[in-house]
Amino acid sequence: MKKMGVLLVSVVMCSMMLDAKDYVVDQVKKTFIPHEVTLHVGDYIVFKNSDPFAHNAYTDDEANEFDIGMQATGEDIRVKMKAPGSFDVECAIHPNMLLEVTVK
Ligand SMILES: [Cu+2]
Repeated sequence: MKKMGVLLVSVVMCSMMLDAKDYVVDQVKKTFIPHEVTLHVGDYIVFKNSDPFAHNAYTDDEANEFDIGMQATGEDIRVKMKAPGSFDVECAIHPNMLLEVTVK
């Protein structure tokens, strides 16, 4: 019976990991595309940079804080969502860039 329990836990954990999804957010002409994204805890935002210059996406949100630093053209950076909530992502280089994130 113990083995069944271990197996069950393994299966549940595997299915949880398989459920984690990637949500691509590109940066084009100093704009996040899309400019809003809704996802779940454990999912990833995959930041792309299609501009011919660097970006630096970050958020000050306490629960999901991140700062991906200088992101070069063509570079992909994955950020895992850690906690539920709504917050803004901005670019440290281009203050007009705004991405609205909702984590459920
Ligand atoms: Cu930027």
